[in-house]
Amino acid sequence: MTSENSYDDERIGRARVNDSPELLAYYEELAKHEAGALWTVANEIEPWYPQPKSVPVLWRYADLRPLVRKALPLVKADDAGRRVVMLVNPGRRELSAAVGLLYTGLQIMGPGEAMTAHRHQASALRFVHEGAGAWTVVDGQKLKVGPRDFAITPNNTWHEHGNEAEDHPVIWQDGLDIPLVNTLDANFYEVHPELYQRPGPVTNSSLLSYGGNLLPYGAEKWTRPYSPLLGWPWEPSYHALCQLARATEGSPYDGVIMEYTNPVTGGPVMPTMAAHLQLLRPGQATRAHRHTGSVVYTAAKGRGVSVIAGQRFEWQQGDIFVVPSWAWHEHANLDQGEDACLFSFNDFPVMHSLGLYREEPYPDHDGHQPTTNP
Ligand code: 1HN
Repeated sequence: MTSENSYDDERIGRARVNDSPELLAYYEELAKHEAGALWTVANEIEPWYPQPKSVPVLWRYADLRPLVRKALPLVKADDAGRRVVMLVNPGRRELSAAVGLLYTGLQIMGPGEAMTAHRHQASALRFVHEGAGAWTVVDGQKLKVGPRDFAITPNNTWHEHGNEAEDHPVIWQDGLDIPLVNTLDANFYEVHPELYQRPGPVTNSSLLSYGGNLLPYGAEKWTRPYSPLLGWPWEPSYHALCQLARATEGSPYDGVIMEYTNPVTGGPVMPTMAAHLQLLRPGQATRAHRHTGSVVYTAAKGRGVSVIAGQRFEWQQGDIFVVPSWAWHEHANLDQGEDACLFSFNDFPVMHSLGLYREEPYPDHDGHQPTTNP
């Protein structure tokens, strides 16, 4: 290995200036002019390799679910705007991020509830954890979503949502690039002038138009930077994964993995965030790799274990865990009879479009990391 294990700044070519009374006085003088000496921070701002503040974390759905349900009688959706329990990475609490510059949270909507419409520069996505009956209206299109369905609310689209079930709440997971957009100082937020949109006459129209493998004639005229298809129901998505599993071995690092795509471009669903669904065969254990870009995983089916930066995290359906940028990670299905599926979203489109994407396999001969916890 190269610089990885020798993070020493004593070597030639790295900053190694010792403080002296003259230098300290000089730094103070610079600070008075809103200036500073680069060599005092050079090693920190030019690390040998990514040094994320975010740490690997797993949130158990069994722990979060009662807490999310507790919020239902405690706050009115109207007062809260959105009734969400957000997941906060202990390594960087100030950003409201689950990992890197990605936000995630669990939103609960009571029977018959409807939230008001707004739009923002940040992009959002949803993965439904439980409860039939949720709907969302995105730029005037009503879309219905059920358990394990995936849906998007692209940047700057008007959106509102609710739960039309009469007797049970819906809990879905929101994923947003809020920390990224705020870090770039590029966020805008508007409340819909009429508070609620008037949905067009056809429910699920994006699914009816773009959800069938063939493109409507003239679809190439779609020039917005996000997918015109807004929803990916669980059944056909899982079916696609099972079909691919029949045709190929899959990736040594991810098992059988597919990306939810913009059907017009074949690219990611939104300009800043991509989403994937992957299948681990019964008993399968993948090899470790690492890449730039942060990932939020949600166990969509079955149970397994992921080793992230040497830490072992066991998961089952509904659990959420995160892999920080450049952290070694590998996954295994702990069941010998059933497949296991992971839904995930990430900021890879940002990494790719800025030329920052890098990936490498774990160098050890068997491809697995040593673990530090049982
Ligand atoms: C938002 O607009 C929603 O529309 C959910 O449901 C969570 C978190 C941060 C900023 C905006 C929603 C959000 C959010």
